[in-house]
Amino acid sequence: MLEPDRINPNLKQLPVDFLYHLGLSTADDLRGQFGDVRFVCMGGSPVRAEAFAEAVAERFNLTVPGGIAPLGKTERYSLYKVGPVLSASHGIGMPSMLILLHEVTKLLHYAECREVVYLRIGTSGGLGLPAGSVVISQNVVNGQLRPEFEAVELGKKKTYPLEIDAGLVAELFAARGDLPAVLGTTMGTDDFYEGQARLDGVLPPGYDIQSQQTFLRHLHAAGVRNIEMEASAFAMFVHRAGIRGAVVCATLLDRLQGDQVSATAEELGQYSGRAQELVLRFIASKSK
Ligand code: R2B
Ligand code: URA
Repeated sequence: MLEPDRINPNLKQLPVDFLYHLGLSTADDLRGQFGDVRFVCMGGSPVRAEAFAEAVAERFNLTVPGGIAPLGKTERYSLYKVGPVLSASHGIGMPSMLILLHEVTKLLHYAECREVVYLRIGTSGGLGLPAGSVVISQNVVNGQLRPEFEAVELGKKKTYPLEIDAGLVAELFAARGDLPAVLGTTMGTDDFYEGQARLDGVLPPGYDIQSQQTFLRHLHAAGVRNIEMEASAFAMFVHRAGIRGAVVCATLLDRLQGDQVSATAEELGQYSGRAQELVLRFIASKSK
C-alpha cells in the first residue's frame, strides 16, 4: 500500500496493532476482508457513507454477503465495503478525519492492498457558484490562504505542504458528464462559523459585514471556489503517504449570498448526491 520509506518503522514492533477507533485489529483477517480494496471514499456523515455503499452496490451490481452493514464498531466512524470500494464516514473536522486516515491506511497496509485511490466526497460552502454545484479541488489552502497544514508535534509547530494529484483531478473532471462540476481552489478551515467568516455564530464576531464581504471576495478573486473543514488535512496526508487522492465536494449555498444553510433536506440530498454521482462515474470509468 505505502512505499517502504513512507511507512512508520515503529509499526513492525507491535505484536498486534489495534485500530482502536475502527474496532478492528491485526488479529482479524484484514487481508481476507480488505485485500481487494481499490477506492476509499469518505465523507463526513455516516448516513452518506451508507448511502454511497448502497449506490455502489446498485450501480455496479454488487452484492455483499449478509447485506450492506458497517464493519468493526460504529461508535466513531462507519465503514462499509462493497466490492473494491470502502465507504467511510470521517466526522467533522481535521482531527477526526486524520484519525480515520491513519487507521484506514494501516488497515489497507496490513491487508496488502495496491494502488488505492482516496476520495473525499464532501459538502461545502461555495463561492460565486449556484448551490448544488460540485467542486473538484485543483488546489487546497488552509484558512490563511496558504498551501500548508500546520500541526503541533512535541509542543512545536510544524508545517507540511499541501499537494493534490493533478492527474487524478483531470480524470475526475473528465468523468463529470452532465453534472455541474467545476475545478477550483478549496479552503479547508478549522471551524464552520468564525473560521469561515460567518456572521451567524452565537458569539459576537470580531468583524463586520463589510470586512466579511471583502474577505470572501478576496478568496473568490484568488480562485477559491469552496470552503470546508477537512481538505487541508486530507491533502497533507495523501501527499505525505504517497497515495493518489482528491477532494470532490457539493456546495450547499453560495457564501457570497449568505451564511445560513437553508436548503431543504430534499435539496441537500440532491446536492450531496451529485458529488457521489461524479465519483461513481469516475469509478465506472476505471472499471472499463
Ligand atoms: C463540510 O460540512 C461539515 C460542516 O457542516 C464539515 O465536515 C465540512 O467539511
Ligand atoms: N460545510 C462547510 O464546512 N461549510 C459550509 O458552508 C457548508 C458545508
